[in-house]
Amino acid sequence: MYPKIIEDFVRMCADGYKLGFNEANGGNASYRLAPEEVKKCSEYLDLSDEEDWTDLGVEAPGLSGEYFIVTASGSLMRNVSLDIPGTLGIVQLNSTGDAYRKVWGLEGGRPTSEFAAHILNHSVRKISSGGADRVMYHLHPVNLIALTYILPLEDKVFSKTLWKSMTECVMVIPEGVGVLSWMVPGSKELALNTCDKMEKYKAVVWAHHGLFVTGSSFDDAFGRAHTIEKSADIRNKIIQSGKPVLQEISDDELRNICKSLNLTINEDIFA
Ligand code: 2HA
Ligand code: ZN
Repeated sequence: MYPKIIEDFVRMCADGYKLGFNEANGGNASYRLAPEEVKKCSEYLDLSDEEDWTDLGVEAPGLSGEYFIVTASGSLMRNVSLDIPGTLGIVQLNSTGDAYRKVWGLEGGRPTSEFAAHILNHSVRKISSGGADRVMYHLHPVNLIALTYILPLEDKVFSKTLWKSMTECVMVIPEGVGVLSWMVPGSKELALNTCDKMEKYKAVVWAHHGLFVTGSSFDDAFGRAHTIEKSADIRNKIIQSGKPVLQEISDDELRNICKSLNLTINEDIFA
C-alpha cells in the first residue's frame, strides 16, 4: 500500500476511466500536497538531485517549493492502478516556481501535457480558495462536450442550463461554470485563459474538448465533475426527446436552494 493520498489519487483515476470520462490517454490530474502529506510520502521521495530542474515554461511563484502528485504524459487512467510509479509521480517546484524536478515515479516519463495549466491553476485557486483547493482534474465527459456544439459558448448560458437540468447541480457549482472557446490542447493560451476563469469558477468547460475542475479533495473535485456531466446528460436527453419543455426550475427556485444551504449563488449569471 502506498500512502493514503496516493491511493486516493489512484482511485480517482480509476473512477474517471470507469465512468467514461478518461478514454485512452485522455485527461490528466494533479494534487498539491499539504506539508503533512509530503511527510507521509517521504520514504518514497528522492531529494538527492538538486540540479536536475526542468523549465515549466510558466511561472507560479506562489507555489515555490511545493510538491504535486501528477499523472504522466501519455499515461492511461485505465492503467494507473496497475502501474502507479509508471503512470504517476511526485514533482517539486523550485524556489522561483518556474521549474520542477521529479522526486518520485514518472518512470521513463514526464508530467502531463497540460502540466502548465495545472500549475497555473493551482496557483490561482490557492489564492481564491484561501489554500483549500488542492485537486485539478481534467476529463472528456461525453454529454458536456456535446453541449458545446449546440449552446452558445457563454458562462451564463452553460451555468444556467446546467443548474436547471438537475436540482443538485447548483449546490455543487453555485458560482457557475466558465466556458472557453476551442484552443490547442496543452497550449499556454488554454492554460492562461483557464486561469482567468478559475479566479471565480471551480469548473471550466473547454469547448469540443472537455472539462477542467478543481476542489479541496478528490471527492469534492470528482463529485463536481460527475455532477456537471450528469446534468449535461439530462439536458441532452431533454433536447434529444424533441419535446417542448413544459416546466423547469425557476431562477428564484435556484436562489432558494442556495439560501436553504447557506450557499452564495452567483447572481451575475442571472444578469
Ligand atoms: O492528456 O486530455 O488535453 C491528454 C489530454 C490533453
Ligand atoms: Zn484533454
